[in-house]
Amino acid sequence: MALISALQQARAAYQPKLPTVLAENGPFVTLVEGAATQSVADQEAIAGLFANTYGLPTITFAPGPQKELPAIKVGVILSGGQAPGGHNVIAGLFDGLKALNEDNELYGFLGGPSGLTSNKYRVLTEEIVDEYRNTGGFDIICSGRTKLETEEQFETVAANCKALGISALVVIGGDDSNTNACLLAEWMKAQGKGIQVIGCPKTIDGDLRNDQIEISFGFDTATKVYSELIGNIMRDANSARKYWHFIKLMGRSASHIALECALQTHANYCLISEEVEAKGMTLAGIVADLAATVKARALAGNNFGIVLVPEGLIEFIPSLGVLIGELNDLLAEGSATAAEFAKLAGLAEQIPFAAGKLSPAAAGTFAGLPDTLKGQLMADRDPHGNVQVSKIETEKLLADMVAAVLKKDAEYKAAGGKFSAQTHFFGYEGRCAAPSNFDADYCYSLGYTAATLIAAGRTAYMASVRNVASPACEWEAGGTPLTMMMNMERRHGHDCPVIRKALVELDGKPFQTFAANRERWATETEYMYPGPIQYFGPTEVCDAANLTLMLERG
Ligand code: FBP
Repeated sequence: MALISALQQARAAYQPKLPTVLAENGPFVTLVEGAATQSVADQEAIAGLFANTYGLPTITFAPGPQKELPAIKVGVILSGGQAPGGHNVIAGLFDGLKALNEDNELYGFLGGPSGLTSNKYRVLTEEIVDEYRNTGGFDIICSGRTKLETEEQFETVAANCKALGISALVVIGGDDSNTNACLLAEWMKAQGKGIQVIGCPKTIDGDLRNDQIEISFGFDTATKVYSELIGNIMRDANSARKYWHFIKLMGRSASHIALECALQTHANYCLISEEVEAKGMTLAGIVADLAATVKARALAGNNFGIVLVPEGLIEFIPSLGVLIGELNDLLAEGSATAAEFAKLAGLAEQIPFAAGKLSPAAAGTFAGLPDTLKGQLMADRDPHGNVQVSKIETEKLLADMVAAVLKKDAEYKAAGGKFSAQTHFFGYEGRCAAPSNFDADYCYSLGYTAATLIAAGRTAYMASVRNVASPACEWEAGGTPLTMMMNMERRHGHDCPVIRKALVELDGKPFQTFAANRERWATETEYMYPGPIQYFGPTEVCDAANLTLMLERG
């Protein structure tokens, strides 16, 4: 028998909240269609590539009549990095399907998209689903990062689904996984396979969002966990008064996580990659500014502080961004240079090889970096062609560079300045946390919405639940066409259709709030200690959503 903690036992009984239209009507709703939609950019190219699924209308649900529907079988995958609440998406999907017809069946394909091609699955029963309600993790069916994009893979998926009698698939994933879901939906439609594909917006990074998708699930819980940990470190720093903590936070390219944690904790310094890029800042410039903050605090007698570093920072420093872009092309899967590179033995051979193939400007930037960083920048790309920023130790690089600057600063030393750094990387600590009430409710609603869209015969949609800064009863459920979120981007050396990542908007309220306060947070010690996520208690403590959402949506 599985071991269950006391909290897990109590949490299993939590009934997630649904938008009123679904709470009162179940999945029996009428679909209200908006106007035809367009992709966010590159309309002509996207329309050409998605001839069968482009331009669909947005959908919202209104109360509808109870219907008798034939039993169906639906497949589901969890794709990409873990995010709190994935199990609740599956629970919502399961409950929605069972409400439609008790004989409906849900097949969970194992290990992410590869489960669909290898045909590895488990039929999800009530007993299995009950074990995972309101828990963190993706372990009910596990996840993976295999890409689904070739005709051959699509043929295999269709054949496997046909053999099992599956007529709809739900892809729970981030921007790249939902891009693949869109390609799959288009192919199924073009080939007349009769298999629907619905996506769900997952990622702790918070970068899968737009006018329709207000937030991706997992962001709320993960940022609350990181903010709790940062708060704990702040208490420690403020007690010992001898360390500067450099904390790198997951989030890939976007700095949403770092920004949210800065807002929650009032860290002394937080870099926002999008601002670094907009201002054209250099690595040396960032280090100089950081060192100046450390010095100012030292002159006030505070040889301690907290620095937050977004995971993707390095890509946003313009000169390094150019270098990474060139390295991406050089190491693009299937390219001749990547094949040559793969034969080289270690950094001693790889560094001169890469340096010799770069443009003069990029080669100059490359030459100025420490060898460990050069190696991290050349390390394997993920299956979608992205640099694995989680493996680049920017927090250590910055701490070392700040130390080097301060070492030469006579005034700092004369004032008794002492710089001792501790480095941390928070990412995996939060990705599988038990979902906050917000994520538990939001995820369950997304899954239930996906079941409802399937029952309505829709394909190439992302389940969307909107107005989520309001209480759950006021949430609005529906669907957003996947093609609506797309644009063309360069991947693996080619221009491809992909869902556009949402980066931090510098004129948005979350950044503006941070910018209005950061000077004070840098010099004063105004730490906030958010404490652990609460699941029971007053609604303002346990149901409150993250600050990014509240500031953006009011
Ligand atoms: P997704 O984009 O798949 O949701 O992944 C999020 C993330 O946690 C990033 O923040 C991080 O850079 C990456 O996954 C780490 O990848 P891995 O799990 O493969 O180590």
